[in-house]
Amino acid sequence: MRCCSTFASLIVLAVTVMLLLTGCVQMRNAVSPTPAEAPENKPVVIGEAVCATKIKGTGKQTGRIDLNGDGVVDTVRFTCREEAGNFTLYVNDALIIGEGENLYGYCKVVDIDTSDSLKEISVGEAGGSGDSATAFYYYDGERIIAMGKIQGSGSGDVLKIDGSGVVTAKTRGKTLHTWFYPAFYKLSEDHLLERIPQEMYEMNHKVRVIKEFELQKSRTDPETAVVLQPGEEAVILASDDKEWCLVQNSKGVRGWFAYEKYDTIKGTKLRVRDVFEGLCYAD
Ligand SMILES: [Ca+2]
Ligand SMILES: [Ca+2]
Repeated sequence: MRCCSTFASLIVLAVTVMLLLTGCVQMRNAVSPTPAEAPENKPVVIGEAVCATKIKGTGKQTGRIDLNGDGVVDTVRFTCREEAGNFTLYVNDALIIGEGENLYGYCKVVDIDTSDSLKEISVGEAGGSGDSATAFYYYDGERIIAMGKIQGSGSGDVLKIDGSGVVTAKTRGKTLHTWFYPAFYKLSEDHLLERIPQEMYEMNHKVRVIKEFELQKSRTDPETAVVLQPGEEAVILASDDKEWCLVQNSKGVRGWFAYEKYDTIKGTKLRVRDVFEGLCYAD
């Protein structure tokens, strides 16, 4: 008997968990009634300077703009709980919940591609240790759809949205040292953000050679291009952030070297920092 009742309890528990999960899933992409914390409806005029318009996360402002290009003005609202690291974005009767670390507390209407009829909403965060990020959303007339979160936030060279259809985001390199490069995103057929593959990433970092070091002619030609001499200035022009670096010496001669793991020069026990001085190691 005890066994049966334990079994029954387990079933009840399982069903409850399933219901809760279903509820959560629905909540994330549901068409909801007017949100409980009814706004005071202070309208934010979203005019021509679309990208400059912030909608604060107090829930008390309402942005009014046609997001999906159907000629009907849509109502945007945003509630942000910076400490809890979450927010809710409302468009008309739809809502979506998102998360972020050190959220800025507002969302913005942006226009990634001025040649299509959609406008997007961005939600930025400062991140944990300077790794800022921005999440993007669009409204399809019924639902709010998450387009992806990418590195970088703000404006200028950190996150450039100029209406061209390509978003440029300052992105952190994973190998060699602390460096950032511009990564590019375009809109996919489903209007999601899609990284444009790049063979090499721009670094342009000045270093000083501290150990004699040979560079090869190309990634496929191991012949010597130049031997760097101690004391010489050089520039690490680019890297694929994985295996190859392109370096230019003080006389403008270019050559390549391969590395593995984080920064071990391939085929040696040397690290890149044993050859070059002036690399950056920030948290
Ligand atoms: Ca509309
Ligand atoms: Ca557009």
